[in-house]
Amino acid sequence: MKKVLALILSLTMICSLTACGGASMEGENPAPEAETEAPAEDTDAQEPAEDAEPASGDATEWVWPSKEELHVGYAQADLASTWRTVESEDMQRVADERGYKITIVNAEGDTEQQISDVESLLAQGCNVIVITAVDGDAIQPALDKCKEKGVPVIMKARGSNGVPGVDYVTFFSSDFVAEGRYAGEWIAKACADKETIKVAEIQGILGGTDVRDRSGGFHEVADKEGNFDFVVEQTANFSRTEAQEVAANVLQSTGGEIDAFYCHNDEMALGVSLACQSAGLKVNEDVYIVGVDGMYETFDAIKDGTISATITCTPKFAEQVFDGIEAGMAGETLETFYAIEDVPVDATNVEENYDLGF
Ligand code: GYE
Repeated sequence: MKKVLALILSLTMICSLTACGGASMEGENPAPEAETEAPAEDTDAQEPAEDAEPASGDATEWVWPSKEELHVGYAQADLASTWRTVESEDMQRVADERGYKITIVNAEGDTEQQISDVESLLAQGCNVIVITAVDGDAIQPALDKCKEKGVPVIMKARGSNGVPGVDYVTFFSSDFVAEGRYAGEWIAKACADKETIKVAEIQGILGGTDVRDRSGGFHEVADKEGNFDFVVEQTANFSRTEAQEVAANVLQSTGGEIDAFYCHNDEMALGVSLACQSAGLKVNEDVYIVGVDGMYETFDAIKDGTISATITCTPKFAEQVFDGIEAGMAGETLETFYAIEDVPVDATNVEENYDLGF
């Protein structure tokens, strides 16, 4: 059922974008058919993570530039991880390949900086703004500035808590709620013989819709299962070293009595793995570690048995974003959310999915 829904959604996305701009959603499309067995049957993996209400009567009249005039301003949240660096490089590459002008700025994780970044992009004449928001609420003044001018805003990878169609045009992203569900279901299945599952949730940079929804999806499963005992829910800011420290403390304070670590990204899962190994725990025997992202390094760790599982979340979907921009310029009405498909990966399917890595 889930696969059918996912397929329908992918097809809708492909049709709505190709019908107008002539842009292809194929080729570099990182959305493969999920070949893995879905962890549960009743999840709608591609359900929009955002509150994707159709635009109301207040819908903003976006002023799209012509292809010749297009100057994309990309407000990146930070460049603190491989994920973000690859994401920015991908945006630059696709802009170059398609012959569009792009200016990329980096807020270094500072939401005030990001607001002034957007203002400066507008001042430089950018006529389509793409934003990976440091904070889904605090970005609103920047969205208002764009709205005043009718400059179309596309949210990418970390969304806005505003209203699609009003505060921004659309959101391109993995479905973070689904990622959280996958993680929860993987852990529930792996620990099926346990009465209580002692879980440590290591969260990413707070304020982002990725963190909110990865947590939300996971807790949805935890509530349904009823036997998840959250020993800790703490941020390690998507950082490997911070996660290693947090995990070392948790292992010390609990005497190693943790069944599973759910980490909001692979960097942190890799740090947690080091902490577990130093504490003498064997991954997949004493403790399970699940991440999100699908880095090559994680795939290698899955093969070595030092990480249990991950859910892919590719940073490479600039092709789709530019397809969306081209569709907008061609006068199409965009959907409010485009989901990039993810695949849960563990030792059973790591080889066949290895190429999805980054
Ligand atoms: O998973 C993480 C990165 O927003 C989806 O941010 C992105 C997340 C990604 O730093 O590794």
